[in-house]
Amino acid sequence: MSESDLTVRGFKIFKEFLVGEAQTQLVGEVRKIVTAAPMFSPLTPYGKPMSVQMTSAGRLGWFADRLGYRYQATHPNGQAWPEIPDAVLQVWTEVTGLDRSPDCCLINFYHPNARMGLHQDKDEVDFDWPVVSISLGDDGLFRIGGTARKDPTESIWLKSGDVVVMGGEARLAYHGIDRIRGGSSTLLSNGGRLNLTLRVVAL
Ligand code: MD6
Ligand code: FE
Repeated sequence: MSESDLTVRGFKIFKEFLVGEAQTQLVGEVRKIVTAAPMFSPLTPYGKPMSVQMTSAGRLGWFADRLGYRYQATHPNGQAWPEIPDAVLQVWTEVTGLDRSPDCCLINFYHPNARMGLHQDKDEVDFDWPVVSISLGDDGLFRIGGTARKDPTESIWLKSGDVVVMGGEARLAYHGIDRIRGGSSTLLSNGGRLNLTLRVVAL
């Protein structure tokens, strides 16, 4: 980790892990994924569309509807998800040092008025594996709490190129995105924020 990196409640935050051309390259990879597997707005179990649009790459992708949250092997259009790009796998390997590759790269897109409520990532089988997140585009205000919903929280701005590792004691911590600072980055031509989360889903 470099001098500007920090750990907040067990979340390891690598500030500007990706800079310049590396960010542009990842955006290009995301565009290819979205062309093959278009973004959609999953439904919450209450039947309301989430404000964040999503798609996935990898063996398994994340999906939600009235039946609940789960991973599935196909996009809602019935096709297999695209492969996780090598440049994305490389980030996983560099920050985790693990031999095992992730099964899923969940891609979230936030319009400037989208948000993600406080949640735990617990749809995976084994919580010993970390979750890695990569932020691209506009700044997002990331709220970090503890393993109980009522635990106190603190917030930090995630900027384009920042990488977060949620592992160990933090793996089941509540977290969410309270707001996006629209227009804070010129990386995405139409603005907004992309977040890629890499997960080992199954054994
Ligand atoms: C986001 N991130 O940054 C939402 N989950 O848009 C997450 O929900 C997340 O950043 C697990 C691990 C790291 C994360
Ligand atoms: Fe999450």
